[in-house]
Amino acid sequence: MFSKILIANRGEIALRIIRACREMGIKSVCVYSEADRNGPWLEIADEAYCIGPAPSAKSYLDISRIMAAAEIADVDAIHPGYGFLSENAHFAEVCQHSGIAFIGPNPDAIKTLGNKAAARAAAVAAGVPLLPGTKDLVETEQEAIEIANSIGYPVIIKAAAGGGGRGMRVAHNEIALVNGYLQARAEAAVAFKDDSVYVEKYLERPRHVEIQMIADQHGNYVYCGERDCSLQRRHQKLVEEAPSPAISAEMRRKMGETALKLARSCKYTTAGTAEFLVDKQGNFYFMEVNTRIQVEHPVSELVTRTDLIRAQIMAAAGEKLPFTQADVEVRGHAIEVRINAEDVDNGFRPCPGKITDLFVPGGPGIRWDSHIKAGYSIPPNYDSMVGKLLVFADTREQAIIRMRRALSEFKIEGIKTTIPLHQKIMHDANFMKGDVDTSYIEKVLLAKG
Ligand code: MV4
Repeated sequence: MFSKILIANRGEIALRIIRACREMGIKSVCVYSEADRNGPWLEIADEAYCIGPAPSAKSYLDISRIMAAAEIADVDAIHPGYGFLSENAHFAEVCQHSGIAFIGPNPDAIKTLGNKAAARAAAVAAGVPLLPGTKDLVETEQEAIEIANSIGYPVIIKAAAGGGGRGMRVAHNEIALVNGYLQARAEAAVAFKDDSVYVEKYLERPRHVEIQMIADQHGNYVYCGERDCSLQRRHQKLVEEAPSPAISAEMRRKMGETALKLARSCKYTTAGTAEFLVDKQGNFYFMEVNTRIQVEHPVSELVTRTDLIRAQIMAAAGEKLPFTQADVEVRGHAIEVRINAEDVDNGFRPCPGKITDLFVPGGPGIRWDSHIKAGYSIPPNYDSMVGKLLVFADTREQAIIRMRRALSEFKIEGIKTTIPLHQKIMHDANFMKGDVDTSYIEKVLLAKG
């Protein structure tokens, strides 16, 4: 097992990894930017090194600065968390060449699954269900038109290098298709320096359901149920839950086995997530694989009673997974709400600043994954998420009641947060019925006022 891990991240996920390390008897080393010098997680880590100024490009994204700290601290492994360098194949390669384990999949799996067109091809080869669409990249407007005519409108044009909803255009007719095709290519060229795109049938008002996967280097592959992340705004998830109100035990098994089929075909190891869209009839279609631990992993931990960060570290160290598929049973219901320092009434504008007072809910079935404390100033340079509030109960109904209770106890003074919106969601009749899709927040909940 590793004796020391460097955490190439900040905030709540850095703290989550520190906690796993401590329970495993592994020393934790944080790297931080000048903007984070007062980060409360740094006091809990065993060591901390400042690696540069506030902008991520000169600190959390600067591979040479991180590797210098890794050398000085003499670590065995690097955990990238989520965001930043977590899905950067080059970084994984640099770690490999430096003799430091990258706590994530091998660089080739990151490369294949990180390119949406390549991931689509891998899914086709593995026999994973997809929406009708192109086998290869679409090189001309004429080709796009021919494909759209053969699969029927509406269609979606997606950047191969995109992901998380960037570089996409929906088209309901030929004129929109040609415009969308050119726009998607131009946007992708700027955003990703790669203008390749592909075309797929567009599924309207889908649910977003993702399968948590974990694999070791001994050929053990396990899925830890699904998460429903349909409540999003502009591709930013707000609420996640497990199990999905739309998924039966039979469908869970089918989706889980499908996800693992793809993972096996890529020789995938450590933690990963296969994203699917689910239609009203209960058909599921593969979208993409996230080759990192995700923000919402704790909802899966709660319903499967696993420690995914621990399992991820064990897998990266070459150990066997601490559980098998037979051990993983989905029980109870978990909900997570993301508490962001944002002004919901003003377009979710980030509201960094000083937390003047803080009272955190507790009691039965509550988990609070956060790095904040009273007196802490949230720097303006990074993500606005200040913590994740999770509840766990026997049923979905009880979990919603528990979340309302927990939110009512919460006191975060000095900044605006998404707590009032979450209270609204927890009292929403459609959410209570489990009847929401990926357009619900924008089209219904925010519009209703
Ligand atoms: C789609 C789609 C409908 N049809 N693909 C957005 C993020 C990326 N993971 C895939 N995305 C979508 N792809 C087809 N063929 C709708 C979306 C989508 C979406 C997906 C999940 C969660 C929220 C979303 C919001 C808008 C669009």
